[in-house]
Amino acid sequence: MSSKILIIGACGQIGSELTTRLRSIYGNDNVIASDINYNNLDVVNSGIFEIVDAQDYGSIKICVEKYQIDTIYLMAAMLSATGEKYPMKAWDLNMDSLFHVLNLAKDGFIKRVFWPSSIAVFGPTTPKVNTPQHTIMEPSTVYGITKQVGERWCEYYFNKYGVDVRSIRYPGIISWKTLPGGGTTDYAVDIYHKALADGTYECFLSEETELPMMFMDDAINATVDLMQADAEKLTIRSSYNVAAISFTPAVLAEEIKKHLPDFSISYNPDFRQAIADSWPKSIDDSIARSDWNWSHSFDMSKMTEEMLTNLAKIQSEKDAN
Ligand code: VAH
Repeated sequence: MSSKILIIGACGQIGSELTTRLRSIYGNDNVIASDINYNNLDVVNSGIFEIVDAQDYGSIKICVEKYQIDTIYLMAAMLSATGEKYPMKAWDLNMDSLFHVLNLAKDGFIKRVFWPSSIAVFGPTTPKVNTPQHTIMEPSTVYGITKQVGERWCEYYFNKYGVDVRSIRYPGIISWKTLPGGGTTDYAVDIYHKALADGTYECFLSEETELPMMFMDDAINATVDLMQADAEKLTIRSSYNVAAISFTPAVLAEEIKKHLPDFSISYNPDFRQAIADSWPKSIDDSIARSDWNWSHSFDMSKMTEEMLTNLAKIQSEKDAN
């Protein structure tokens, strides 16, 4: 039986590309994209689209019943930087939406759930290099707290109710199709846009701030591979560490200069520096690699090539119109 999939938060950075990939795998009519508004017309106009409020149980349930959904990818969340500006909104959105989807699964309305966690679950007391799957986790951001608590609830619903919920601790995700919003790692996307548009970039993190990152194609591959993995092989039901590349803004700037020799970077750390300083520098993802054969394919050079080539193409198409 083919899956009938609902993506909540389909207009976002990851949700929009996940929609495209899942439609290519399962067929356009088997993947319902949804969000709280119509703010990504590529997604809205590329297949079935519904307005769904992730915080409204009834809104989700109506969509599940209308399309006989069996799998939900819950991609709606308030990220780290915005979450620090609106703590209670971040808690309410990130937690209400998770409980609604977990309860739909517990009560038999759907069969499977994907829910994204983040390296933001780790905090200042977590070992920063090659951070293990199981380690001390004292997140110091609201976003990180919602991800830590969410992981515990996912594991509880699996153990207590047999809910097939699967999760990945995403690092910073870098892509060119849709701008991210409200994240601390977003500098690693902004820098490519500014390098092409202005030849210079003022970075809101310090030059030596090393963070775990991943190109979008790898993140989508990890998500699909985990959801297609044999359930018996999965030993983690909180959320899997996955890793690809770790780098600093200074190292990324040097990679960009290989393509744009005149590019320059300056540094003006803001409130997001404290968030970044609380996170690991690199992640040990050996359990994901052994449980479900996870492996990344984009290094920094290949990612930078992909980012600059595609952003330059978009810019020249805009200039031509
Ligand atoms: C953020 N992009 O910056 C997200 C991510 C690891 C960071 O979760 O908040």
